[in-house]
Amino acid sequence: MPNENNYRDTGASGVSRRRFIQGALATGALGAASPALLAAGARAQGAGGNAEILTGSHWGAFYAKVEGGRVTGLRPWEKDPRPSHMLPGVLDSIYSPTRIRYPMVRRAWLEHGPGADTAGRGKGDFVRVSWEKALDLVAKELDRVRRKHGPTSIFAGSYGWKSPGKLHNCQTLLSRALTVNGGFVSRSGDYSTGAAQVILPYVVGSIDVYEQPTVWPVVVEHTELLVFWGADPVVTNQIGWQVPDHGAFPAMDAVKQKGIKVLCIDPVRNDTCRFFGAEWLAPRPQTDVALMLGIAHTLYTENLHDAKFLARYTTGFDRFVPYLTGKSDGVPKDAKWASEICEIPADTIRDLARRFASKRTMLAGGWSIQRQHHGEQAHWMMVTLAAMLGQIGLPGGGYGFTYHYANGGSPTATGPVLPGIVGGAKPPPGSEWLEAGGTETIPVARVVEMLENPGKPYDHNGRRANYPDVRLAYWVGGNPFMHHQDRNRMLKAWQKLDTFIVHDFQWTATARHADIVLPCTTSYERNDIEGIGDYAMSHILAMRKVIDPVYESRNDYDIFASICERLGTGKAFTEGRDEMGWIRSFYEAARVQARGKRMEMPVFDVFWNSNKPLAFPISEEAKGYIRHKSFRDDPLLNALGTASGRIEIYSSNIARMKYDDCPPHPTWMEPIERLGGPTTKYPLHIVSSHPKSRLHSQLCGTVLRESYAIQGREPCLMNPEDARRRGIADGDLVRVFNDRGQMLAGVRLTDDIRPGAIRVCEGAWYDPAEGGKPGTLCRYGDVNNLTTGIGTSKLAQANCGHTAMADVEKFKGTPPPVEVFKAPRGAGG
Ligand SMILES: Nc1nc2c(c(=O)[nH]1)N[C@H]1C(S)=C(S)[C@@H](COP(=O)(O)OP(=O)(O)OC[C@H]3O[C@@H](n4cnc5c(=O)[nH]c(N)nc54)[C@H](O)[C@@H]3O)O[C@H]1N2
Ligand SMILES: Nc1nc2c(c(=O)[nH]1)N[C@H]1C(S)=C(S)[C@@H](COP(=O)(O)OP(=O)(O)OC[C@H]3O[C@@H](n4cnc5c(=O)[nH]c(N)nc54)[C@H](O)[C@@H]3O)O[C@H]1N2
Ligand SMILES: [Mo]
Repeated sequence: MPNENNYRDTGASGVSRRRFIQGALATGALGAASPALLAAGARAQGAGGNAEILTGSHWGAFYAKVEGGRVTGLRPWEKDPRPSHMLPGVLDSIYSPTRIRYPMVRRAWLEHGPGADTAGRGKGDFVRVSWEKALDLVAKELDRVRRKHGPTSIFAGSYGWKSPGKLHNCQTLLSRALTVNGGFVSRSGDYSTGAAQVILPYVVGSIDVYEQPTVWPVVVEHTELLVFWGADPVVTNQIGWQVPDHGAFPAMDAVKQKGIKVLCIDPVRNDTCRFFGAEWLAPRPQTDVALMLGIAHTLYTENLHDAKFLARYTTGFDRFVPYLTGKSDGVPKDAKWASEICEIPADTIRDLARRFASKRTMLAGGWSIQRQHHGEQAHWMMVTLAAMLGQIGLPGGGYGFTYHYANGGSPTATGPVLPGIVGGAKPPPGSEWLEAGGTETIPVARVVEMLENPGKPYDHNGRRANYPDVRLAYWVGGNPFMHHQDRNRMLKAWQKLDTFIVHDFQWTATARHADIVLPCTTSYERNDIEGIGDYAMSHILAMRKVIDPVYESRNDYDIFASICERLGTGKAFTEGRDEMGWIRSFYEAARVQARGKRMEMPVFDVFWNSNKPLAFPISEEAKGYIRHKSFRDDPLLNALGTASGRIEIYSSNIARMKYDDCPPHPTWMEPIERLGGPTTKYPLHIVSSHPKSRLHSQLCGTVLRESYAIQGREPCLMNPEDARRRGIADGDLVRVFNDRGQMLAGVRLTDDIRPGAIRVCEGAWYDPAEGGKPGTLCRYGDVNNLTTGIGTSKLAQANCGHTAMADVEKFKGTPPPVEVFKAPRGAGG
């Protein structure tokens, strides 16, 4: 029973995609349970007065202290087991100097109309306009473009980490506004798991990357060897798509306390590795498939693989073996072969195979390993490895792909599902997760190729389609001038647009490259409702308005309602409801569901005024959930959703596509560039991990930066050996460069990164020395100046943020000042 509203609803169409927790939600027969509404009558007041008001964010639930109409402090919700250290940054973001204060229009666009001086985007020459004027301009331009070029000339596939909240879900609101006005181009997939989520349905019958893994209590009890493979859960579990429960943290404490053996396979000795005092293996980046093949080869040749499991639960192993042994291509994928590619000694690889087979082993795979050229292969091969070990469906064994994300593995409570605002026409049930609404859809990371190649054909997941001819792009709740790869190529492609419209509350690089910028509120300036725990689903949280909108900001909802009003579709957009009307309706729908589960929720007003989250019980069954156990128990009755009903190590469906870059069984393929690669030009691989003290680019403009910036720039981890050869010392300012771009960064020397690799986290704000000029130096350190924009393969067409080679030199001369943390000229900042 998929749980639609808790899928990660990144579809700009409002299409929800997160399918998980099948086991836990199916545990209907709980008996009458009363959700514990904690003592009501807290000190909450409406916005404006002095109060402590409960609300929530991607970083957790908290009470905001309000004095004289201003937020003066944040106190974590008392039930949060590990509040994020980023909360002070959340507070700072509300009043940040980078806050967008007023509606702004780029001067050339305002004076000369759509398409004027598009190379001038990013120069920061904005003119303040009134809301009336701004809304008129947007409505008129949407109307003009649609009439002249049709709905497929409007791209509104806005991707990104908009704030939580079931109503103020700006991307769904955008798609709702454009759906009632005739359609638009949307996108499928996301930047997080773009490759894995397309291949895994062929392999295990579901996307798996967002599903509940075997829960932590089972891991703590049964796992003997816990392998974090390209995963850093101590860092990345701080956040949630909804409001995080942080349940992974006490679980990881328990793993550590019990002394369970932990192994980290990662070019960086990351926070997780250090937290557990774990064994660290540092392969060359982008070579994990080779390493896995080397392990698989040892398993096979030493007869350590579980032939019975493979025979009963999988298909295609016989087609994979000739590749593994080299019978089909003359190259045995043995430990020695793997070792030459990944630089882990052959003996260690053989030893890994023996240890994995002799212990109850959990392969906890992160997602970096698929955000790479041919990234589809990584998770396919990891499932294959787990299948050879034969522990899938056993307590504490097999694989899990969400231990590092949004506290996956937290047992799921038996509460109702909160519905939310929808984008327009609802997709047919069961088919939601990879489809997208709108008139046309492109794979999310192909946005630049789309702009470069209107009308040209492209392949995607067995389908051939043509790129639409887009004239207008509309972005809300995302920062493509951070998240997309190959910034300079993007910059040029963006010049093709007549018009680029953005809502945000801060002057991101994206807003700086827009023609029309509309200031929206933060979550703390509006009322909403959300669940706590993407996987735990432990509470329903009232996200109460804390303060009045800052400067002239308005809710995305109200902005779209006003635009629709101007286009004659206001009523279709609002359905006659206001903010509290919607929130109440979501709560009431949940209440009806709860009653079906024999749980009584309080009436809305009691819940809303209590200033406390509403808790739901967790069943014993949920605490014992084991991924794929039902399949293991009865593979016929509980067949997987693949063509064969089994785990597919060979896929006939993929074979039929005949893609040269995605063969029908897991395969090692050289990425376009890599450390030690046969044709690679630059010497250093750039690892662009997710940042510890930001959510991507969010909070980069806050006080938190002081805790990590080096000479005011984004830090670059570097091994002392690589630094010595280049005459670089700890704390130096460096220029990182390749043929795609260049940027400044501040160096931190450490043995925690392997030689040949450097690390600059994604999410640093793009700060061009010469705005709008392709190839210009980024003064702060946006790593996507250097990454490649190619797709993973024709199958998924996902982003390859982790495919990037570059070089580093000490920066000479006077460093240019960083400007991006101030508002642009004339923006009232
Ligand atoms: N090289 C490299 N690149 C990467 C990655 C990598 O590993 N390496 N990771 C990729 C991944 S996994 C992801 S998910 C992406 C993340 O990319 P994004 O999700 O685009 O990054 P964020 O910085 O979270 O941007 C969210 C924006 O939404 C705005 N926002 C928040 N709430 C609201 C709201 O209510 N209304 C409006 N209008 N705006 C709002 C925020 O202010 C912020 O500017 O980056 C990708 N890019
Ligand atoms: N604090 C914080 N938490 C976050 C986010 C954030 O921005 N900040 N973003 C959230 C989002 S949207 C997502 S998608 C997830 C991302 O979750 P992931 O994609 O798993 O995170 P990454 O940081 O990209 O990579 C995890 C680890 O993989 C390692 N790694 C990189 N390349 C390789 C490789 O080639 N081989 C191996 N073996 N290891 C490699 C990195 O060093 C890092 O330690 O995190 C989520 N959590
Ligand atoms: Mo992501």
